[in-house]
Amino acid sequence: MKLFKPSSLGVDRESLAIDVRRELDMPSRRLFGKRIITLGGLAMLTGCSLSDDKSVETFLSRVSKINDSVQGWLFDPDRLAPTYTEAQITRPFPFNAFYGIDDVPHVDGSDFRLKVSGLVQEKKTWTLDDLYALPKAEQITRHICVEGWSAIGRWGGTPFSEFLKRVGADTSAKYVGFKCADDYYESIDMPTALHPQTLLTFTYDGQQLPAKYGYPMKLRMPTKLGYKNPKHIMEIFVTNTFPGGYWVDQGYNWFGGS
Ligand SMILES: Nc1nc2c(c(=O)[nH]1)N[C@H]1C(S)=C(S)[C@@H](COP(=O)(O)O)O[C@H]1N2
Ligand SMILES: [Mo]
Repeated sequence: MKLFKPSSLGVDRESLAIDVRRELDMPSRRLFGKRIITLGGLAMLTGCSLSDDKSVETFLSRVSKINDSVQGWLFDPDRLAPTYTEAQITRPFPFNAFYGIDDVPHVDGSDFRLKVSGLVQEKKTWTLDDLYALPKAEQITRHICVEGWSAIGRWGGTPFSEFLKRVGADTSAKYVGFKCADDYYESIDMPTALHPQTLLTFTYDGQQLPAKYGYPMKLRMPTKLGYKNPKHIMEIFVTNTFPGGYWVDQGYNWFGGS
């Protein structure tokens, strides 16, 4: 994998462009192999604002090869993803998972307990009512899936940084990992976990998060691609050992910025 020096990125950006759509339309290549995707902090390099459907299409069509260390350099923890108005919400919002909608897990909220483990001071479990009592935040943002679609939705919950503070997370640790009710698992870097737009969400469009969108909770990160946003979270852990993720372990890029 060639590593592009930051100074050469601007110069090379046109020559780096490939047609991600064509790639994605080929089932055998849906997982990108070892290809590295550069959606995201790279919006600026592709000249796409991600402000409307057309610019996202253009953006999705301009993918270049770059490695995690350069993406890390490009990711600015203070950069905010665009937000949208209620009128711009995509209705109906799409469902996606590694299985069909009939196989969505139905978690029983009444005896649900969120487990918190690893490098945290408070290893207690959380009921949904404990979680619902946390400070509230909402966002209308765009979810971008590498399968070639994007949609604007409205999620409500609590800033994840607030949750990490309450559990006494070691925020100098490298990763936060997630275990889900459906065998999915994911992990993110600590700067993204602390990003102001990273929310632990319990509602979709003002209603309790439906099963298909990840009841009882979904981590919503508008700065990351769809697959980085775990639904049906059962356990959260803080660690310095790379936990991987359902798709990254099959060849997707771990950073998954958008
Ligand atoms: N637990 C779990 N989370 C998941 C997935 C999954 O299969 N299981 N799929 C991911 C992918 S690829 C996408 S695009 C989004 C879809 O979320 P949505 O159903 O709310 O649109 O969930 C992400 N989080
Ligand atoms: Mo996705």
